[in-house]
Amino acid sequence: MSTAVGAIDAIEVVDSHTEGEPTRVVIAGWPLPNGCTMAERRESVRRDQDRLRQAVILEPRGHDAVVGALLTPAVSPGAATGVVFFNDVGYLGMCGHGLIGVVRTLEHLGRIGPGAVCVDTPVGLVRAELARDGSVSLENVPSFVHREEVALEVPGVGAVCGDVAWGGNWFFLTELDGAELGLSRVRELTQATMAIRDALARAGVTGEHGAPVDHIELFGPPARDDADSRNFVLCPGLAYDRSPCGTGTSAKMATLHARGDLRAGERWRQESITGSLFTGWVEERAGTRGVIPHIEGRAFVTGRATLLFDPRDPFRLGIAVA
Ligand code: PYC
Repeated sequence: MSTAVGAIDAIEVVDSHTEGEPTRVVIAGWPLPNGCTMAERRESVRRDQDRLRQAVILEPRGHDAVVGALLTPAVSPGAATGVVFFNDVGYLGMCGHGLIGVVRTLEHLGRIGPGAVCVDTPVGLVRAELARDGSVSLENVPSFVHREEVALEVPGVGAVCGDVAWGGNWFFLTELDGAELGLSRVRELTQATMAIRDALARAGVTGEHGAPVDHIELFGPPARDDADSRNFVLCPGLAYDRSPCGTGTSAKMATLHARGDLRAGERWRQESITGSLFTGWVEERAGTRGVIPHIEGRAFVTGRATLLFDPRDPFRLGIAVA
């Protein structure tokens, strides 16, 4: 543990949820990580401040579904803030629900009002628009299909076929015959998607440059009349996304567009396993690999807190797996 991390006694956070999925935005008390780019800052946090990630996200202060968002000064001209996203097991490139939570948090803090806002992330500059009704739409990073129709034999699940796509994180997208995508089935869905993730790793199926495919996304028919599809998304640890997953919806729309099943501008309404909804659409842009996805959803601020780090507390930096 670095001295800076050990010396922390308080961190200020704003909590929100985006369509059910929690985000904890760190607004003060966390020492500025090194680096001139957000990717460098993420590496600096990973290398020197990982215990702070654990302290903010893990029990007893947090739980495995919380996504953290560390605000830093912006690196691009005109951007409102920089952000490093993290979760219970590590770091995210982009996070759609988290970005929507960050925008609503900036509004809550009086740092922005309705209109356009740009945010620096480790995978690029993301543009968002805060509407007067509080909904947020974001323009995600270019999203594309990396591998189509990857066939796998998955222990306990059987034959599975799906696509590997990028939506700001790496996803394997598939359907499982007869799987009911309902909250009462979370345990089985988690086991099945973990088995798929393990099988992908064993088979050497990765994203570009050997990046692990750490998000697994199942699709099925929607329960809502106003949705096109329902999903279940396993995040990099054991938690599932309570929202329809912004980067996962981006990856899904990239695969639909690549197959000719989604035209530019056409709406795609993605329902989550909790019944919440993101509306998405894609843009074709010359010189861009794949498509530019847009995602719209709502976030609500649920709390504002000062996390305290009592030096006598054996779990002040979280209950971590050794
Ligand atoms: O909304 O992109 C997202 C996301 C990724 C992991 C959890 N949520």
